[in-house]
Amino acid sequence: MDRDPDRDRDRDQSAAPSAPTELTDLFPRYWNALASVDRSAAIGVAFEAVEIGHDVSSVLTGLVARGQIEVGRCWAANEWNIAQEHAATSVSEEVVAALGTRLRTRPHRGIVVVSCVEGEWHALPAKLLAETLRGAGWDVRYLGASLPAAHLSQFIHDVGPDVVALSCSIPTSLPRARGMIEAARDGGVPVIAGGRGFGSDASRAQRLGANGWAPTAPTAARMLGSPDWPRFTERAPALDQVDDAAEVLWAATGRLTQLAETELRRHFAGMADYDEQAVARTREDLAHIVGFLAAALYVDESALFEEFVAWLDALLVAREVPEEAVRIGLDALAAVLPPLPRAVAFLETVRHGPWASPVPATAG
Ligand code: B12
Repeated sequence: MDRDPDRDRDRDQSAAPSAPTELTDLFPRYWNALASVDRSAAIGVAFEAVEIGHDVSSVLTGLVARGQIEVGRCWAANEWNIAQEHAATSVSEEVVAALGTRLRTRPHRGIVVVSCVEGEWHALPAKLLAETLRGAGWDVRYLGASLPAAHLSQFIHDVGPDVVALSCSIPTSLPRARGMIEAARDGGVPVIAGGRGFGSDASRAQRLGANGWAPTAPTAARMLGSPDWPRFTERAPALDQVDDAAEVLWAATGRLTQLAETELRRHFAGMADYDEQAVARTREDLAHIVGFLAAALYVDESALFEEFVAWLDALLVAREVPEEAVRIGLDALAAVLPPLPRAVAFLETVRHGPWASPVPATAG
């Protein structure tokens, strides 16, 4: 079997030739360290994995990324509060940085700029990608969270990269992803897109004009190393927008949220007992509903909105918010939504969709 020189270089110099313990076997110990916010123990398990022969890229995926997905599950299920999530995430960030010091690969492939799209604060997925690409021989310029498109243009002009890798975790940032794709391609630089916000296949990234999409960091490394990956690109093709519904909703998010809140108060008696914090969270949820509806319209994918509503419903149920809350929230939005046919159609599909909490029986 052929040896992969990058993979060999990734290994710690003292690495054993084979990997007797699978990462899945090490994961429970890694998870305990993460959950108890034990930074040294977490780094210790990650280094142990490298020492027994796992390459850094596999450890980033098999321990760190897997751990973060579990962190997200704990938060969504209301098993952990936000502070516990933040604490565990900060340990993951330190593990990634520590693993970066174990990379032995010299850059030999070219320059890749790794950045989150504007409005995107999930920097860790981008950092995982950055270290994986570094391990694959790229000279990585990691720009972290939320970067405005104009600054990406300037950076591209100053640095002259071969690739721009854009990470987007929250679909509400997709329109700004388009601005960044345009910025990179205007400079002739091909774009690879990824992260949960781009969905589970290449279609969203393609629609927004990216040259490629990958589901995971190791796949991205393989794609960028392939002879098929373009070295230069034309400007992004024009975006095929059905109508301006997304723009209209974005511009009106604040006002629509306010109107929907007033409507919600009229129909949801329970809100009268909400304290200030609960009111603020409800307002945030309403703004999110508008934002995700706009994002779904932007990429013309009703399923994006449906998935979001199912996710929100599960999240609220885990927090013991009355079961009918999301349905009433959607009704409130429907009552104040401007007459935009596609927006109305997306909302109606979801309001009557299978996720919906059962309508409470009313007397008489
Ligand atoms: C940590 C975290 C945060 C931290 C981020 C800190 C940091 N330094 O990154 C903070 C606190 C900032 C945060 C904020 C929010 N978060 Co958050 N967060 C997470 C969490 C728990 C982990 C993220 C992570 O590191 N994932 C691990 C990586 C490995 O997974 P990944 O994203 O899929 O990335 C892999 C691939 O997609 C790919 N990839 C990623 N980027 C790229 C780029 C390219 C080019 C390529 C090719 C590949 C690629 O490679 C990665 C490695 O294989 C996730 C849960 C989860 N399941 O991910 C929630 C999650 C993403 N957050 C969520 C939410 C809702 C939010 C907030 C809206 C919460 C709020 N009410 O404020 C805000 C939004 C902030 C914003 N506008 O960006 C939801 C999103 C749900 C949805 N419907 O979209 C999630 C899924 C939580 C959940 N289980 O519900 N969050």
